[in-house]
Amino acid sequence: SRRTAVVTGASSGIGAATARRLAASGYRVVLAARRADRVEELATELVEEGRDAVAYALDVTDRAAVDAFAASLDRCDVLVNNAGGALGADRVEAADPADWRRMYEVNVLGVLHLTQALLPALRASGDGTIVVLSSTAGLATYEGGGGYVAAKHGAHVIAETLRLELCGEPVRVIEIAPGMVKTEEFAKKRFGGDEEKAAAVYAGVAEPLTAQDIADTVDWAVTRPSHVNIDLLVVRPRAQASNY
Ligand code: NJP
Repeated sequence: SRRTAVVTGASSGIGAATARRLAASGYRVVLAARRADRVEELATELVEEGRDAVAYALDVTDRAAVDAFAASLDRCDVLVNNAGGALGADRVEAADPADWRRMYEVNVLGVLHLTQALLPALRASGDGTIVVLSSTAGLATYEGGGGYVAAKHGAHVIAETLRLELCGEPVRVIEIAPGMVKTEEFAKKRFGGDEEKAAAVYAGVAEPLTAQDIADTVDWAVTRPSHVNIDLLVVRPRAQASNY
């Protein structure tokens, strides 16, 4: 069967663009996200374009659901841990612990669940790749970044640790850390629907990245020859300061 790439959070933004890009590169893509209608629509569209794609309704924070998902696959060569996001942009003293918990669950435990469930298949591939979509927020910090920064630092550390632990095995680990990406939903969720606040933050960067920019980066990194490990790529808009 064809080399298979699982993309979590494939219902919008970077995940959807990455699934589309990997499908164009010849992978069978498995699109996983909670919004079943969205992933089904995209999978259907890809199949109509002659690609190989299937959709799966999945909440990455639900361990039992992730195990059932893994059991449903007949192979997995690439796992793109993209599901994630930010909730709230308050200073630490004002932050809502419930938001922090949810960010930790999706950005950190989500990666852990998928990685543990799919490692046997990635090993069996003989040439497996795990991608972790972290963030520039996972490498430094900024005021108001709080819980998102903490969670993405967690994702960054998982990638670094896994790379050490899997060294010598046929599974490589690639971290992609984007700066500001203009996706339809990320900023809305982050600022609780307050579009004015979101616009004010985004106004600081003249031309943010597009989801396509990151999809192309993921595709390039996973299609390097199998003896090459791209450890970490930081991709930011030219107009975004490089100190975070
Ligand atoms: O955001 P958005 P992006 N289980 O909101 C899914 C990181 N990043 O594409 O479940 C399964 O369009 C959700 O699907 P659904 C960011 O942290 C972004 O910009 O149907 N899936 C949706 O498809 C994230 O890790 C920027 O609601 C779950 C997807 O996640 C990744 O890039 C900058 C889920 C989120 O798509 C994609 O973000 C940066 C769950 N429990 C890093 N919860 C940026 N945009 O500026 C959510 O440095 N999803």
